Amino acid sequence: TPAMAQTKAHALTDPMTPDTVAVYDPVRAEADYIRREVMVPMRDGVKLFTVVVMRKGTKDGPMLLTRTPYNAGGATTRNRAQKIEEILPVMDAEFVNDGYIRVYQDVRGLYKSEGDYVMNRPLRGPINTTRVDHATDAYDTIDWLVKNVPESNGRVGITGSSYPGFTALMALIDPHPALKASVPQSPMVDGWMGDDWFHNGAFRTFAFDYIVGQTAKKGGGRVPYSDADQYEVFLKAGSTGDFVRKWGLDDFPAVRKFMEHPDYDQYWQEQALDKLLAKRKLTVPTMLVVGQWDQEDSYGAPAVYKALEPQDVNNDMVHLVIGPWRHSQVNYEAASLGALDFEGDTGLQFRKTVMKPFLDQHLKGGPKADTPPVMTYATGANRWERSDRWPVGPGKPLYLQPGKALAFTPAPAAGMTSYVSDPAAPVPFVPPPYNGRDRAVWTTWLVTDQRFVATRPDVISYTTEVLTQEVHIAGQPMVDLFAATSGTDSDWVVKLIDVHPGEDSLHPKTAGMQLPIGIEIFRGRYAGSFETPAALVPGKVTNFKFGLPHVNHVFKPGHRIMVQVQSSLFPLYDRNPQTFVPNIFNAKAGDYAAATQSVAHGPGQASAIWLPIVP
Ligand code: PG9
Repeated sequence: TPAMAQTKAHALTDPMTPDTVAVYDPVRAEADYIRREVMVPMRDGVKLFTVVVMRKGTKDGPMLLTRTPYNAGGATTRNRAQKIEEILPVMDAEFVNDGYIRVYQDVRGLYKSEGDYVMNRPLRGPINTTRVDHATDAYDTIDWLVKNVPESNGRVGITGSSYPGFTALMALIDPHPALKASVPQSPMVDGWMGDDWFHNGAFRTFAFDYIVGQTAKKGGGRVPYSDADQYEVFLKAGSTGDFVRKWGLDDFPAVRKFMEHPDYDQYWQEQALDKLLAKRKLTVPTMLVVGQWDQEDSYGAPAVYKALEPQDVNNDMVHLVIGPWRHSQVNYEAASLGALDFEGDTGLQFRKTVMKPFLDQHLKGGPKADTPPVMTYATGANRWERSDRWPVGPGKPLYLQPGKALAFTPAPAAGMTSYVSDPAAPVPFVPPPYNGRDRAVWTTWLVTDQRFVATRPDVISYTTEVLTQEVHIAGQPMVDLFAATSGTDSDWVVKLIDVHPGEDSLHPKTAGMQLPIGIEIFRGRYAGSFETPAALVPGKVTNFKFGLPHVNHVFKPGHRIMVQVQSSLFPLYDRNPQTFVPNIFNAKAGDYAAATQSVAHGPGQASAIWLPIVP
């Protein structure tokens, strides 16, 4: 019988034979791929776990490398399957089906790699006196790959999003000659200015779950408070330092480093990759990618583009792509985000028609790709646009006016609009109850309808008349706020919003919506210096200048533009006590005080938001 035939090669199995087997290889003979696990030696002797994957029969294949803290083994066994597109992340299909060799590596100290993990590992220099960093690890890895992967053509590209975007940028510092192209996506570039950890000095509390999940060798996962409502959890805890001590998070060096460096000191400056790269000559063609609604790393990609562009004399070495995406959505299905629908899968469109031809040119010696210097998705109008520069539009001020009006003409007379900001009741950043561990909430808060706060007394909603012509912006809207507080420290949160018409039966999901186009925070104590904070003088009008995320957006006729101003965005950002203290992490209960906030308008103190209007 067939059953007997199957066991023919084996002797009869004794009922007491132990049932465990040493190894079962899930890659069967029929698999259409080769998957090789190797330990790649670095210059200090540490070996890094690396997985090399390719279709069977691959010859002269370019190698596409990703250096990750998120488990190289897991990334290359997405499904236990016999098809290469099934085992690799979705974004890899177009590449491996066209002769690419995909390489994933665990960064040092995580998963199966040897060595120590340092979450924000600085470059060799004043604060890293070892022989190694992510730049040398990338170099040594590439050197090994070109000598030890016989199926390759000796050319390497590097890509990845977020942390792997950061390591893709690091490979550009003293790059290996075989590195021919880099595509850093949402790279973390400056963890204090505007990427993961702080924005203009305001601390982002989501760091704690990330650190516990990533750096606890045992007992890792989430901080063990309940999911019920993190607004309440953080509010009840007191200061962020109180929260840290309550949950034993001061045992984590990564947490202590944040608490010891609340200001933009040498620790942060020595890691600001845009500034470090600007001091070097870029020799590797690079395509920087970011999402317009990137909730984690909106700062890095445009900052590196801006820093490197002056040396790109032929406008063909450094490219910028901004898609209508949440963080890392470029690598997933991207036909929609929250209530917004786009024209087709914009992630796939980008990977197929822009990223792959760019890499083919540099890694396969393919034809010169038609790669635009800048490609951005015009949200609101739902179309890709190419341009030879960024920003496209020069700035034009849209003035905050008395009576909560907003107009391209300045207010005729000086005046103030005031509200009371109370740290005991901070403005929520999403409708409570807030559970940031719910992916659907965390990935879409930047496109959350703002009507839930628009009428709070501590939120001023400045609004234009209904637009009769479209307003198209492409670049970075800049906040130019003149404001005073009755306290001695203060946060300023500014949102640029597209108010959709209430009656829109063709688009019921967005009818009446207050869609944020950009949201940003500025910690007032840094108005004079990021390095040395100073108390604000109660009642004195100060000019606060900061950028919103880079966008390409069309405000359509029939819509209105809104600017909301408020003084907290909680618990995304820790609370400012509104009393100046040396280190906000360690504020005491008595430091938290309500303050009257006043936004100025009119001559000499014309609060405005400068919009990069496309001519
Ligand atoms: N935003 C995440 C991160 C980047 C860099 C450092 C730490 C965290 C990420 O998604 O990888």
